[in-house]
Amino acid sequence: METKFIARFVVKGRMNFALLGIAMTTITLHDKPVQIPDPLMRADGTKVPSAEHWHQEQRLKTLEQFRTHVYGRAPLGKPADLKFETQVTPNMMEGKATRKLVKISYSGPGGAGAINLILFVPNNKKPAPCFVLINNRGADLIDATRENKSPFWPAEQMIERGYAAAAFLNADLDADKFDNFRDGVHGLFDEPNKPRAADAWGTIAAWAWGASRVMDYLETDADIDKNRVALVGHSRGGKTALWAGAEDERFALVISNESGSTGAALSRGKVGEHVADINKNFPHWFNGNYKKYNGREAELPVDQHQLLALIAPRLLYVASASEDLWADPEAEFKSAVAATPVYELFGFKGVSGELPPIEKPIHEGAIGYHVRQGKHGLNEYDWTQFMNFADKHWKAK
Ligand code: GTR
Repeated sequence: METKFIARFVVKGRMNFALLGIAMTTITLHDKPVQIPDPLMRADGTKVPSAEHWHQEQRLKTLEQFRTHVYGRAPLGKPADLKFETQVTPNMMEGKATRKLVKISYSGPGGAGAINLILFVPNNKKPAPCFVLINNRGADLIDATRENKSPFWPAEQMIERGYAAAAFLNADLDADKFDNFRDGVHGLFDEPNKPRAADAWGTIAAWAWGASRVMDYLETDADIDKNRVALVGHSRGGKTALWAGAEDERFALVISNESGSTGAALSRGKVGEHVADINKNFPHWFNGNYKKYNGREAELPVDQHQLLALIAPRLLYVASASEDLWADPEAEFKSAVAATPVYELFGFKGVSGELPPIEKPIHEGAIGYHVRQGKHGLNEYDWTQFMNFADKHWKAK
């Protein structure tokens, strides 16, 4: 990869000043050269000198750029009155698991809210590493009674393999619809009657905030290995998992399944869904500033490989599906390749080269990747790979 430090002049449209301070690197995507920001180049044109420097400076600057231009800024972290109420059922899944139904509640100036966490813990392994799913589909996919078993959340298989299985509904935090940010946690915590800031949190950031509140609970549960908590999301849930993992370093493994646009996939050079599509169809997902980049991906101060790099040096997994061209598997994989120099700075292996063959997972380094045969979805093949990757990196130690 070749790195150039350039000053870009945007003469048409919105800006007519030199946009200084973005050093670009050239990659190949869909057989074309594409320029993307070099994650390791600083605004003064010098390279990040060390892993420590990345972690203490460049990472925070990059995170700020994503808050400002893409996902928005959550107005609070852990609420002062955060409360957990747990109902325990010891013998579920033929006696192999204990079920905990945890009501995670909080309040703000706009009222009270709660996340209803469903958690199964293996009875033969405590504390257990844990997979937390952000469920952006129906509640029946995470059935707490286990009468309905879905490949979207194969909780029995996680228990068999010695993992705790946790899941929550994104709608507990905020409904997936544009309502001018009145309902959900926006309505609870945003200052009423104040004009909405262009960098205020969108719905993806609200769901990600919820994942951190789940982590607040898991940290208190002695049955959970809090240093081995994986956050998993599919599609819009995958975008959420990545943003939560970027904001909250307590997640030791972050898994994006087919998160596509404004998730794992690079925005520049991408096919399928573009920034203008996602902003038009889902105006509530991202912040006000992100709308400026409709049809103007080249002007984005960041690209999505830098979001992946914010997970470093923690474990990261990016998964694609061969027929999911809207998400763009190659743009997802090349994004992981472009995040790799940051992992290498920490002495870890990432991924390199071209899109691997279908169902030939890459699990050796700190970044895992696979492209599954078939359409957009989350199924047992994907989960098996996530658990194989976690086994490899967690159980060996
Ligand atoms: C699509 C959207 C994608 C993805 C997907 C999903 O309609 O364009 O970005 O998030 O929904 O969540 O399944």
